[in-house]
Amino acid sequence: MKKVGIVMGSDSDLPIIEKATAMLDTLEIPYEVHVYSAHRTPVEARDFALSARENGFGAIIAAAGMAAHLAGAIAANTTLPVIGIPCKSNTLDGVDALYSTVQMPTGIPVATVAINGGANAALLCAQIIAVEDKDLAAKLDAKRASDAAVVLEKDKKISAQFNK
Ligand code: RP5
Repeated sequence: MKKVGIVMGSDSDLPIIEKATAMLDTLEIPYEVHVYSAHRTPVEARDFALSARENGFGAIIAAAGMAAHLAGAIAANTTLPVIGIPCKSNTLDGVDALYSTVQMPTGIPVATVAINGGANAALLCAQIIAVEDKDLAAKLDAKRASDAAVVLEKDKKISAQFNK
């Protein structure tokens, strides 16, 4: 199975990345995690992206906060799908990173998930890899079904409380 590459701009982004790794663990998808910054270690970030396809990755998650150009910088150096996670920082509630990540100019796309959306970033990578992997697609179907069952159980409780 193809691996997911996970890059964060700083180890201060780790709590958001851990939501992604937890989801990938659940789905038994292999991954590699790195701290590479688009501005502090631009050479390492570029080299990771340039070699990602030959190193067996199928999709890349890039998480960064503030003027978050990491996902775009990674995407500039690979044609693998890049999922950007805008990370919330102390000042602008993550809207700075959201705009920086989502507003990619034409030609270099970054699929951007919600602010701090680590779990959805992992799920989107899983769905990309599952295009060519029937077993993984079945796991994703099973997860959707079990998530739906949880909601319907909650509906049962709320209905019993209010709908008499
Ligand atoms: C970004 O700046 C990082 O992705 C992080 O979200 C933010 C702050 O980084 P640190 O100052 O905590 O290293 O590059």
